[in-house]
Amino acid sequence: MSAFSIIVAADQASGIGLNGGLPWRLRKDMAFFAKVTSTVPATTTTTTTDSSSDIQRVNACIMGRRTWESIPAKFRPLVNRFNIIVSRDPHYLDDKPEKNNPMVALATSFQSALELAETYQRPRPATASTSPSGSAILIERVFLIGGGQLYAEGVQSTACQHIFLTRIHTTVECDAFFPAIKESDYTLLPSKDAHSFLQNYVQDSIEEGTIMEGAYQYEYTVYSRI
Ligand code: FOL
Repeated sequence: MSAFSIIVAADQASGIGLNGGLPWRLRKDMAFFAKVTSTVPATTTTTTTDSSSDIQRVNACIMGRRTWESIPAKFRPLVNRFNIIVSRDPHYLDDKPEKNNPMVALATSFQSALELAETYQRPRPATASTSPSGSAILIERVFLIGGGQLYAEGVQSTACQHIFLTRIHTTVECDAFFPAIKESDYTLLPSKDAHSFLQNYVQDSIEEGTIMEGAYQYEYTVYSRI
């Protein structure tokens, strides 16, 4: 099963959604989301199986069906990312325009979404490979991007390495929530460590400290599995 990280924006009461969408519109946080989920790690070594320019290295975003439907049609599928939609309905995509999009896939459970992602990852040494050998896509990092139901499952998984939580310093009306983060499972990085970690992770500068946007104040935090 693939290691993965969670990315989420939540208010002080762990609220994440309202009426099938985000309760806020935070332009800079959305740019942060796109940066974190799109950035693929720099290539360090060259191999005969992935050096060629016909293989696209991308990250995967796993999301629940409701989260998929919440993304504005013009931003869907998330560009330059492999989109895995989780729905118990195996025919969910049958009548959708994304049905034959090579960057979109359906999984009927979170576990099978992780397994699907793994089949597109670089084969690990001494591991039997079931990768589609002819695939033009190589998945690097795997993100769980929501929503509440899948986050509840994801935080419990020992395969969850990091939680990138944009903490919004207010409480607004919400009907979807992020689960409690157990202190016995994750450690909240001190703010300076979180900032360094994020800049290294995306190989770019990230705004530090409290960000103000309209009526909102928020900060980028990082939890790391113990
Ligand atoms: N994590 C964080 N930090 N903030 C979020 O708003 C967030 N949202 C989701 C998951 N994790 C998050 C789920 N909801 C788009 C819309 C909703 C959404 C996730 C992504 C979306 O349209 N993304 C575009 C950017 C569009 C823009 O630039 O305005 C993308 O390309 O990522």
